[in-house]
Amino acid sequence: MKPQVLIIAPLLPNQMAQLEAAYDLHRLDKAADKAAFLAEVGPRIEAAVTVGSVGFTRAQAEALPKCKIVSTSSVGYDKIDLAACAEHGIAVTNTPDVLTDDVADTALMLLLAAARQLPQGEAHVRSGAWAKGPMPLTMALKGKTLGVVGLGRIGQAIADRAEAFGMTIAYSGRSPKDVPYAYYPTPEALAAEADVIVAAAAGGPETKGLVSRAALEALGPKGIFVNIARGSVVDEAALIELLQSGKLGAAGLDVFENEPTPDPAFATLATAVLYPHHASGTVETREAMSQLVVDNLAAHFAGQPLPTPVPLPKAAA
Ligand code: 8YV
Repeated sequence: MKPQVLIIAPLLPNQMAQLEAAYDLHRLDKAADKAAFLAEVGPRIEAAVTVGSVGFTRAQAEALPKCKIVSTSSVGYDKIDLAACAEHGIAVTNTPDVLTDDVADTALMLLLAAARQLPQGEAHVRSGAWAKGPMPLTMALKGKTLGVVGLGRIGQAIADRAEAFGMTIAYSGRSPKDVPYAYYPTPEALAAEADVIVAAAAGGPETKGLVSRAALEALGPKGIFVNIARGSVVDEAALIELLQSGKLGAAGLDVFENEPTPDPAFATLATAVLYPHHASGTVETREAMSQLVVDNLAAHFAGQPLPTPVPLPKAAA
């Protein structure tokens, strides 16, 4: 009998075909009554597949007594209940590194679009307003300071790109790193010295509201905020208010609270460049993420070391 695998959220077709060949799949994602479906198949499930926007809950861990691994097609695992996984002996894997470049590219895309006012420029051409004169001058990146909130793999890739645009790099985080950039202990202190800050920290309870109203105010009316992390990382109400009042210059946002129906105020903000949580959304990268999920499951069932395990908290005694 093939291993029994629960699909909480699907992978790309190529990888789903690999899973169908190797395992008996149970499609929770397609079940009309998910609770009834879990009650029926849950006792025999040995592994689960999900994505970052869906995650894995404590209730699911409790409904899958034989499950030993959850593999997510995402680098972020803020919607996976790691404590529940630790308590139930469930390993967790994610998909780091394969998406770093696309996410960093997206941060620079959003920064350039916000600084050079790409949406406004496109409207200037499409509307015919150009015939009446040029659009307003915009902001150059060269010579400006980019503050990275969370200098992890993605944050470092963003810094590398920004340096190529002639920007000076600074950063904030839990502790200083061995890097040639100025360190600030808080986003507020960083924002006071930066022209742009990019949120690149992991999502989750410990970074909720990390980029505060004070940090956004410190950026100021010419400052730009870019977020490719999670909507939870920034005080979103403050972000909207400061953009509306002009006390923050502009924003480039890939992530929001309440995805996929973010606060409708964002649609009214001419100084916000908006992207639908699509920083890793290329064929190449999503294929690589999906394949890493397949590879993690294959390693698990072969009794081999997991390629990309997520560190779990110590299970409560
Ligand atoms: C995922 C992401 O595509 O990797 C992450 O953490 O946010 C994206 O790359 C998204 O989470 C899928 O739901």
